[in-house]
Amino acid sequence: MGYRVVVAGATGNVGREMLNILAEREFPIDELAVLASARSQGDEIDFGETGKKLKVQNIEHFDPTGWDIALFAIGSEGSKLYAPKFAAAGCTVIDNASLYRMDPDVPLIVPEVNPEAIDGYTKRNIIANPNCSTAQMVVALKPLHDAAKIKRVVVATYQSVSGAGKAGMDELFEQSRNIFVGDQAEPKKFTKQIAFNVIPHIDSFLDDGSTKEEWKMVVETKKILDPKIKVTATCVRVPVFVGHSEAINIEFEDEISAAKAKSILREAPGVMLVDKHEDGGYVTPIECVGEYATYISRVREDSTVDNGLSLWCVSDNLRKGAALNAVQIAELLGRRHLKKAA
Ligand code: 11C
Repeated sequence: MGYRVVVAGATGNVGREMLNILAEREFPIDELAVLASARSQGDEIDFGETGKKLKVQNIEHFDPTGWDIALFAIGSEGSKLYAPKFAAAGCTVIDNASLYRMDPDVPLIVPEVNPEAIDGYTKRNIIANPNCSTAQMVVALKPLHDAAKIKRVVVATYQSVSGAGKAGMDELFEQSRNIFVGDQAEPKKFTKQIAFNVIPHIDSFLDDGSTKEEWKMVVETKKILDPKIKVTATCVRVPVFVGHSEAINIEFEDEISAAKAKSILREAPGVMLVDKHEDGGYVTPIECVGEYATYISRVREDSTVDNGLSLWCVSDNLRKGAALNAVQIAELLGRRHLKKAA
């Protein structure tokens, strides 16, 4: 016996990946409903590579009563409208938006890092999925924190345009093409030209001069991993379609060598260590597309501080950063609480 599962926002970048991953991982499903706005009602979408077609239903008219799990990828405004309704009807919402992440009654979960925190989901019947740049970072940090206690993290991100949705991907494609043929490359979604450029600005500015994306990395890391860890982030958009990269500098309380860190990372759940000191002996975003792992390369000691390490971290932002993590949360929920599937 399986679950009655809903994917809301099924026509977007993340919703489509949710369907791919549910199919790939053979999530136990008895019935699957795909929802979107009225605009997409009646459209047919693929259930991964199963060959099955699913008809999109209008979320406004969907009755969640009797459904077990809803994976939401409809943004904060959509979640605000629909998550409480689904949760109250008994359908557990796993929400990819930022809206509920810092709500003390909503667990914020990365299954490799804080699976036990899911037990608090009953308060609101909502579980939050973290921001993509946080998810991959905490997967890398967790095993190192367990070994030598992290005090401070300095991270610079190199985030792909798919983090800004399909419009971001279209803009990179169109601008690149326009530049080649000598046309204008006017910014629309982004604040400046993204093709052949980098932009040190993701999400809105806050009063202290940081951005909301940077703030998310700070507060989400504290909630998921350890409130004592200090984080400072600089988040940058780069002309890459899929795959976020991060240069992470870590200061530990206890001594930890690069060799020890590598031996820990080699065994860590969700991590793939690719770290050869030779040309190409590291992972770049193109190589992580479609993969589940968080890839770590360039692990080295930082002699400018006591107990410092630097490393490079790459992951598919639509997968571990969003859809995969959401499906892993659903699997965890099934194992720990719903226990319906055989
Ligand atoms: C980006 N990280 O790359 C963002 C996308 O809070 O879920 C995801 C935003 C979020 O633009």
